[in-house]
This record gives sequence, C-alpha cells and structure tokens, in this order.
Amino acid sequence: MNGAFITLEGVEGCGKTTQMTLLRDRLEREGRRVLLTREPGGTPIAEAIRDILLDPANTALSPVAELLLYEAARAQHVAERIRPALDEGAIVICDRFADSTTAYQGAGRVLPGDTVRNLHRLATGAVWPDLTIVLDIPAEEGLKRAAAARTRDRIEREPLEFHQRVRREFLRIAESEPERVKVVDAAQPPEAVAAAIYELVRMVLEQP
Ligand code: T5A
Repeated sequence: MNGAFITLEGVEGCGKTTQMTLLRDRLEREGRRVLLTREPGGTPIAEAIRDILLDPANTALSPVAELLLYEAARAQHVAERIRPALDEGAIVICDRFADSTTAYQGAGRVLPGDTVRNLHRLATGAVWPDLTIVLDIPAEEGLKRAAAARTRDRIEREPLEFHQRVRREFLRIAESEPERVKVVDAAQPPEAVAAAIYELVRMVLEQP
C-alpha cells in the first residue's frame, strides 16, 4: 500500500485533534501504517520551538521572528520525521502544516505572501500534502470550543478579527487549490465530520 501525506487545517478548536485520532484508528483497523504528528512540533527540537511560540508570556515576539520560528520548526519536522515516514510508505497525518503559516502569519499577521511561499519551499523541500482538509467553522465557535477545552495560548489570545482573517484565508486557499484542499463543515457532530473526512482520504488512497 502506498503512503500519503494528509494535513488537517482550520481555525482554533475546529476539531483537528479529535478527527486525527478517529482517522488514525480507522486506517489502522484496515491494516495501514499511520504516523500522527503535529505542527509546530513533532520532534524534540520542533517541540522546543513550539513552547516558545505558544507561551503567552512571549508577547514581545515580532511577527517576522514568529514566521521564521514556525518555518524552522517545520524544516526540522520534515527532515527528521515526515520525509523518513513517507519514504517508508506510511500514511502521515499532520495537525497543521504550511497552510497554517499562510493563514496565520500571511493573512493574520499581514506578512507578504511571496516571502511566506519562499520560506515554505525552503523548509519543506519537495514534501507537500497529497490532501489537505480544512475543518471549517466560524472563528467565534471554534474559539469557544477551544476555551472550554483548555487555557488559551499566545495565538488564541489574538482578537476575533485576527481569527476571522485566518478562516477567510483557509477558504481562499481551498478555492485556489481545489484538487488538494477540501473543506468539511466542522459544525456537524464529530461522527459526521469523521465520515466526510474518511471519504476524502479513501479517494486519495485508492488513486493509482
Ligand atoms: N500556528 C500553527 C500558526 O500560527 N502558524 C503555523 O504555521 C502553525 C503550524 C497551534 C497554534 O499555532 C498556530 C495555530 C495555533 O494557534 P495548537 O495547540 O496546536 O496550537 O492549537 P490548535 O491547532 O488550534 O488545536 P486545538 O486543540 O485548539 O483545536 P483542535 O485540535 O482543532 O480541536 P480539538 O479536537 O482539540 O477540539 C476542541 C474542543 O472541541 C470539541 C472537543 O471535544 C474539544 O473539547 N469538539 C467538538 N465539539 C462539538 N462538535 C464537534 N464536531 C467537535 N469536535 C471537537
């Protein structure tokens, strides 16, 4: 069976973590080898960078430093974990990837899109998702869910308009790359979201 690189994206609290676990369990029941991982993070070095990025105390972090740290974490993650797993034929399911940088740092922080794209190329090499699923929900609903689940991190503390720009950017990316990026309504009950995701993944895995 072939490996594949699948990423889940969306605003805060859209349900990525919940859905990744359900998807992993279902694919493993079919006998497939699956790696679940996340960004920022996924390796010890990238997790250390994650701590800096999400620490609410780091209010002095500049937008450009933030962008470079997300890409630095990604470069390490791709080199150390994602690329080797794909080379071994695993299905890699990643909680956020480069589209999050386009949405949060590009649209959210209003940094230049061409700079962000060039950094993606540098950090990822030729590793790019076969399928990206955007779990779409209004930003205020996602923030409510996330706040109910745990303490707010540095990015979650941004104002609602920031998160609304992020949501619009994910939808724009999906519109501009309809082959790779699919949108699923994340306001549905978890089982319905899981069924929609599985169907999209199945279609990619069954491609010759
Ligand atoms: N970031 C990340 C950038 O700015 N740039 C980048 O390049 C990258 C990679 C990461 C932060 O970094 C930013 C984005 C983020 O701000 P994180 O802790 O990984 O931080 O945060 P999130 O990715 O947003 O993860 P969350 O845990 O907040 O949200 P999830 O994983 O989308 O949601 P989940 O599954 O934990 O669910 C949240 C709550 O909702 C419930 C769950 O039970 C849980 O309580 N829920 C539902 N409730 C009703 N209906 C459903 N369908 C539900 N699904 C889940």
